[in-house]
Amino acid sequence: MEKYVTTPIFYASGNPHLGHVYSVFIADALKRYWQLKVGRAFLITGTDEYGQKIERTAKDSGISVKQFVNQKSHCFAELWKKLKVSPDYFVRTTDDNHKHNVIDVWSLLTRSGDISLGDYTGLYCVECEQFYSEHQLVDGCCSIHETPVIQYSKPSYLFNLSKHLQSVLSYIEANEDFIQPENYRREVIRFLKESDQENLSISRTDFQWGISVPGNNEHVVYVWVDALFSYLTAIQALGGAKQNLANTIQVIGKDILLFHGVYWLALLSALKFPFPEKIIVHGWWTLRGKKISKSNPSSLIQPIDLAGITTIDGLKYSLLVKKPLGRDGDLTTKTLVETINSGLANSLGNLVKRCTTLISKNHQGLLKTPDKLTTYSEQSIALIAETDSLLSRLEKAYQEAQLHEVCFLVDALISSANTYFHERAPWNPKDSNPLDHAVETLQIICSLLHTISIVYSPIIPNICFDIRRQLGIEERELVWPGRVEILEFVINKPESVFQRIVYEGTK
Ligand code: ME8
Repeated sequence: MEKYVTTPIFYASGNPHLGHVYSVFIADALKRYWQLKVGRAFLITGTDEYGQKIERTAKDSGISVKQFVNQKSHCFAELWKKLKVSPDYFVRTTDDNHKHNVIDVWSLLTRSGDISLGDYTGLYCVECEQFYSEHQLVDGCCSIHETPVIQYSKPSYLFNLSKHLQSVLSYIEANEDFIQPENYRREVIRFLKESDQENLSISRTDFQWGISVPGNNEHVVYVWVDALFSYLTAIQALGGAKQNLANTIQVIGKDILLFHGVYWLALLSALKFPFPEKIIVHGWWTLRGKKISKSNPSSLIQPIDLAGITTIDGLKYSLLVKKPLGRDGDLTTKTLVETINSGLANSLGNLVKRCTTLISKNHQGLLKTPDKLTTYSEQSIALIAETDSLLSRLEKAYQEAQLHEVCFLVDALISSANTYFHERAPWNPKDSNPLDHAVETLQIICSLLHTISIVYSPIIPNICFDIRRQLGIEERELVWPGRVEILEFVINKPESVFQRIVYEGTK
């Protein structure tokens, strides 16, 4: 069955930054893994374009709101193109198909008796587009944006949240893998158990920039309700049905956990729609201890400038390997470059280069599996066994979205392969049958590199493509598992698949 992988849809109020890139890289890697695994996987991302914050920012910039969101949305789409990420669907909340979807959902919720018209009073953060209770504030400010909240009391449509919290709680308790990592699952459970929130305010009357509530033009749909249903808009635009939510993996940052782990699920429960397959929650990247965000300009490194130093695969690899999924991590270009040089240049790049150079020099660029070579040496058998056992551990890591674990596992195998290569010295065989010794060694290494070029392709697709090209392997649709027998490797011109990065900066 096909898989869908979603990122949050990002606010079209500012330019994309490294935090957004991180979410997209995770989702892209998961999509590519599922593509190998089941043959049909879709990556969904997009932009969240309504709401008071965007309306205000657009007014300040002196162009119409629609022009403003068009520009911002375009910046996101362009960045994904430049970073060689190809979303299968880019959802925009100002698109007509999305509007129709939200109107349909609203009508269903009205019919099921989950929406009523009332008043909503509370402390509201415009930046987050969210209400807070007194005890969630820090010195009267929202803890995420550190800006003062406003007292808000307005007529509003209310969603009967409390009616659905128990079924959400039971589901999350019964499904241990549903929200990962575990600490975020516990956070949602705690919230659900302690929540005394009756209703969720799901419409606004004090601005116009939103989808009008069906039958009442005074109200626009609360931007979060509108945004959450964009996932469904995208799945449907890809030809799927709402049932496909059940095979959808949702990647989100920890800042929007409650919207997904509580409100989204409660809305789905009210609609009797399936829940997503998994919610994968990641931590934040910080710069000098401050969360990278558009409201903190000093934290902004242009992703494309950074990729100019690190390469695209290098950036993806280093962001994924440097930080376990759920944790926060502080970022410096210097440590990213060191990680990349050690993992991709010294370890993987070096192995490819040494092996292909030797085949080119000593074997006329052609390495055939010899017919008579029926038994491998103990060293070779051990490396094959290590590769086989790695494959199942890798699958588990991919399926749990533990991408830093994926990188550690593959890097450990590359390191074993380098040791094997070094010890067997196929350029200088010592045993009585030097040609077999060299051929066996190179054959084992080429097969292993081929496997790596498949199982590592979700993380470093461009390098993996170059490895297969270097080994003369015809490009065809890749499938998991990677251990496929290739009968001959043809090396035309050994080239480096990854050059060491020279970075002179100190940060
Ligand atoms: O919240 N480190 O959009 P948004 C890691 N439109 N990830 C980060 C990050 C950081 N420093 N900063 C942001 C919204 N992110 C809503 C979402 S979904 C239906 C609506 C990532 O533009 C992370 O995934 O503020 C976070 O959840 C998301 O960007 C927030 O993006």
